[in-house]
Amino acid sequence: AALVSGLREGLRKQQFRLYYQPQVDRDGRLLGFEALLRWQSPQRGLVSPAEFVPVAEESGLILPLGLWVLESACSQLAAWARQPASAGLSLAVNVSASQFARADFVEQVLEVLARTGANPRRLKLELTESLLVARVEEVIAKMSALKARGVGFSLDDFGTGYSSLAYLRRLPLDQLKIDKSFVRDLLVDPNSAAIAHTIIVLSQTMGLAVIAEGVESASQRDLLASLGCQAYQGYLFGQPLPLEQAEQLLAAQP
Ligand code: G
Ligand code: G
Ligand code: NA
Ligand code: MN
Repeated sequence: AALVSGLREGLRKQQFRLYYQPQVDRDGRLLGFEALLRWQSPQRGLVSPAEFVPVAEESGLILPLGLWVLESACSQLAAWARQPASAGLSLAVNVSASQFARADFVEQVLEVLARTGANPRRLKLELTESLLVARVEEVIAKMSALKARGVGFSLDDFGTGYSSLAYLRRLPLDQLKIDKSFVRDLLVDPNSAAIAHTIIVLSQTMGLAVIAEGVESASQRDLLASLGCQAYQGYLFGQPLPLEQAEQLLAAQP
């Protein structure tokens, strides 16, 4: 309960921040960022969403919080679009299952895009498999409506949930995101390497892009590259960074 009132106050007092983690291509060139939420609490310090997103979900606070994330991310996209060095960047935004489940989710996203002036083609919404247990027709309808406007979809933590391949086939996705648990064990566990390989082949067969997350070493990156992976995210390329540092990284691009 203390956490819930803290979160509510945090929203009111603008204590939430977006951090930006780089996503790069095979040559290490910056493709864009994933926006990761942080709570700068005066009492608790910098709090990870792993700690407060579940509480925000239960209390319904995830809705105003999710809207804040979307608005902040789209405002940033619009600002980047005005500068040549950053105009082509994409920004991935995590969407929680209950946020997506709202009847007005599509309208909400379109309204934020219109209000901020962000290019929908630069916005990538990250969904998790947990969301797919909902009525699949409804999920497809929402995704299709946003996709028609140019918004992209990435399936986060792929391989850890319980989505069936039959579902997957029907969803208008753009990208699969190899979960970091497989990447972590890639070099020591043949099964993890086999799963990563399978996800890469699956994405190619289905005409989807693929990105590996949690890449921490060059040997992980090299193995993933040899399996055909095209995009990477992880500490090897950069931690989630505050805006100023993300923009410094941007300025240092060749
Ligand atoms: O940023 P970190 O690596 O600590 O993230 C922990 C978890 O919180 C991850 O599962 C991540 O997907 C989730 N997360 C980060 N930012 C957001 C956000 O803006 N909204 C939602 N719903 N989840 C987020
Ligand atoms: O669930 P999701 O994939 O959205 O969450 C991303 C989470 O992974 C965040 O908590 C982020 O801080 C974390 N993360 C990002 N890069 C790495 C990495 O290279 N190694 C590990 N262990 N975690 C990472
Ligand atoms: Na994510
Ligand atoms: Mn993930």
